[in-house]
Amino acid sequence: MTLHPEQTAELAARLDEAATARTPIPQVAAAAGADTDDAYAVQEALVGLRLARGERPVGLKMGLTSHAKMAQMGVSEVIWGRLTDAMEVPDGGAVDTAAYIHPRVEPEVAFLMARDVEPGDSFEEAVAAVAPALELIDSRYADFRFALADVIADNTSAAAFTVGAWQPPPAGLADLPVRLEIDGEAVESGSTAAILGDPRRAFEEAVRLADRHGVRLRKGWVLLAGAATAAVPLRPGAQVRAVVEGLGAAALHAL
Ligand code: 0L1
Ligand code: MG
Repeated sequence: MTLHPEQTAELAARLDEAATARTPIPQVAAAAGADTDDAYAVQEALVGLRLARGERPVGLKMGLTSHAKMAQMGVSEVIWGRLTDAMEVPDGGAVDTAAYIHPRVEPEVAFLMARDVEPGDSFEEAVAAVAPALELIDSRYADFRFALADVIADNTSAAAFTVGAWQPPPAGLADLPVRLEIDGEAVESGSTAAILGDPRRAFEEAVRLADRHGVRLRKGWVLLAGAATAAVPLRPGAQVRAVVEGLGAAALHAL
């Protein structure tokens, strides 16, 4: 690690201010010389500011889970971020685009934890239920541009999420067709295979990578496994659905 604690706190405060003022900032973490561990420390401090305002931790999310996104960023590992209750939008609920800088939506798969998860726990032991999901990402950086340390520090662009109906984990999750629909039209299509080849691998990576920073998935928490297609900009008035064949759909609409 190269950042001093004061620098960590300052970067977290700048990112928090960008989010609350809906004003993008230049990439700050990589420019300050932050390495990956520094970036996760900034992320912890950033989410800590939200928790200090009364939000509750409700889960984790995985990012850069497609090989295409990893190659684009020049990285070989996925990244993870933290979810709070204030980010959760009920299935079919509304999100106010004015509350974000340049929001995008992407279709995902969500897992519900059956228990506090220990490293080495299997997917079958740890995961009580699976659901289709939508993630709303909103980089706090200008033009949605960042280096790896920047996006980790920025809580991996986490902004909001919606989970559809939970159901028992099906036998296979590795190659389910996925559609992102806007106003009833499919605007992106793909497969759950885009999530590390099988979304269950995202669970394994979440447990392994978060444990490096002393974070464990807790009973009742949600894990967003990653995007099955590219993200698309969220426009006011859009009716959005993530459809995962065999799992159902998650929906939100934009104000
Ligand atoms: O959830 C994601 O995969 C996003 C991770 C951060 C990269 C981005 O904002 O596109
Ligand atoms: Mg995502």
